[in-house]
Amino acid sequence: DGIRELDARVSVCRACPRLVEWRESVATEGRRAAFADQPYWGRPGPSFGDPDAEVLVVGLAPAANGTNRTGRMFTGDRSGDWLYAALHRGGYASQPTSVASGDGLVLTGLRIVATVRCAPPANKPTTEEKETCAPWLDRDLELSEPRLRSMLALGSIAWDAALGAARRRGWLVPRPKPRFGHGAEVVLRTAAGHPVRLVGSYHVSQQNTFTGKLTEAMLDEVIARL
Ligand code: DU
Ligand code: SF4
Repeated sequence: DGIRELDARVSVCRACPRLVEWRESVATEGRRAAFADQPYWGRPGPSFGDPDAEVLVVGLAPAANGTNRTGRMFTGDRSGDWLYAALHRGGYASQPTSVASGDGLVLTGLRIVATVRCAPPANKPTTEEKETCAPWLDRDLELSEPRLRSMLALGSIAWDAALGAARRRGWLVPRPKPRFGHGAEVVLRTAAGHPVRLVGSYHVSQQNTFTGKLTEAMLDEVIARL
């Protein structure tokens, strides 16, 4: 099917020289000591979850020792610990943890995609890298669109990426551009005329969860709106 083909194609993308170099160097000589005995994925992270999802979660980019190691979105890092625990509480994930592919985790009704699919240095993709990766997001949106009800953008970069992809798909997006914030919400309309709710959340990164900027209650509240 379309999503399977998309995931296979994105997995071998080499369009961004800086990110190809980074993802592969982390996966070889740059492995974290705790994982030094493991093979790293070292490639783009394909989307993960239910192919018939009505809800999309849009993240920023793979973590160098998370998705770039395990090959699965938000899998094997602290951001994922937060996200999957919340998705489990919300009824979307079959288990609260996401350790590695093959751990039995199944998502129902929800799919996770990233704005940029390769791990960037310092978790910061360049503008050019975001633009280069955008067609992969566009295709994920295209495949989900007939069933799509809502999207959760984790952070302002994902919020902007979701709005950009929606515009390129010909959706009705309010002007001026809706502003990101935790709990921000806007209803977009697809070209076919059906409404898609976009909800903003602070990203589940450690700098937000360790500091209390994003609490479990705040995350549960935005997930409940999807
Ligand atoms: O081979 P497959 O059943 O299409 O599953 C591929 C991949 O996606 C697997 O790791 C589970 C996950 N997945 C999911 O999370 N939720 C679904 O409804 C179907 C598949
Ligand atoms: Fe390809 Fe996206 Fe990775 Fe760039 S970030 S190499 S466009 S998958």
